[in-house]
Amino acid sequence: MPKPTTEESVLVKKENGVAWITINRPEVLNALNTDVIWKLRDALDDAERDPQVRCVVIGGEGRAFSAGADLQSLKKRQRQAEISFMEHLKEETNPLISKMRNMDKPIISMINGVAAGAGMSLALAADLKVMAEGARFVEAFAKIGLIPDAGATFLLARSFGISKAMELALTGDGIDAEEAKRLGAVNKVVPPDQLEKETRILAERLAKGPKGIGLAKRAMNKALVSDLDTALDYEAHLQEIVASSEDFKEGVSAFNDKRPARFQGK
Ligand code: LHQ
Repeated sequence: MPKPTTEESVLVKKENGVAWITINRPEVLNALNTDVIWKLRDALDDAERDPQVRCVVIGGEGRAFSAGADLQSLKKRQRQAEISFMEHLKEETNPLISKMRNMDKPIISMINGVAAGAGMSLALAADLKVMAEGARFVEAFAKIGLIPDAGATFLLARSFGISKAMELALTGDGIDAEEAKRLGAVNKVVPPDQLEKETRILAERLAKGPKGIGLAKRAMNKALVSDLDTALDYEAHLQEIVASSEDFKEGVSAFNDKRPARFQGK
């Protein structure tokens, strides 16, 4: 599929070791069209490669996080018979979700407002979630006759527990920030005017963390889909790698010197 080139539908800013990636289509609640999906993927690839970036934040401009697939452009592509949903998912959306889970840098979703459909999947695919009071998730797929996608069938039960996940998937209903927090699906719920500040504190803290953070993410994700013996083996394998990192040496020295560690992410 060709890679579109429209500018500015995704904004990227790098500051203090954090890449801030913002979906910038507020007039359609940051709906995800092909262009946005490719730009998110490019921004993540760049953040993954850039040694200065040690944490990523994904957010949305305006009053929404993301309303999911762009239903206007979907309709147009359907009319022009140029869309296979399977092709779209496999070539465009799925690699974005896989990248988020598989890259060895922590990702925070900063959920400023509604996150619906694939927008909800995007928010849940992050490693940590900070949500504004009044924001909500809407598992919108059932409302328009689709099944949950963009990883929702994997992420929902792991985020909310199977009963709530099934309810959301089958009804298409929404869930507010407070209930999402109570069920353990998000890490923090904060007043809207504190959202960016609280996210920044967390992101900059992670950006000062050791190399081991990225490998911890990898091990935790692998353990979600493996048995205990596989998880134990994989921990041992990754611990061997991280034990030769500069950050581990620094961590032990700092402990013995009774001073804060200065990690380089190496
Ligand atoms: C939108 C959208 C939108 C375009 C609001 N698109 N314009 C699907 C198919 C194929 C393959 C790949 O994967 C997928 C995955 C999916 O994500 S399917 C699910 C797609 N998303 C939805 O069904 C959600 C649709 N939106 C809504 O239900 C509501 O807009 C929510 C609950 C998100 C927010 O409601 P409100 O706060 O009441 O806002 P609103 O409905 O008034 O929307 C504001 C504007 O944004 C409006 O435009 P307008 O010109 O009237 O101001 C909407 O048309 C536009 N918009 N979502 N997904």
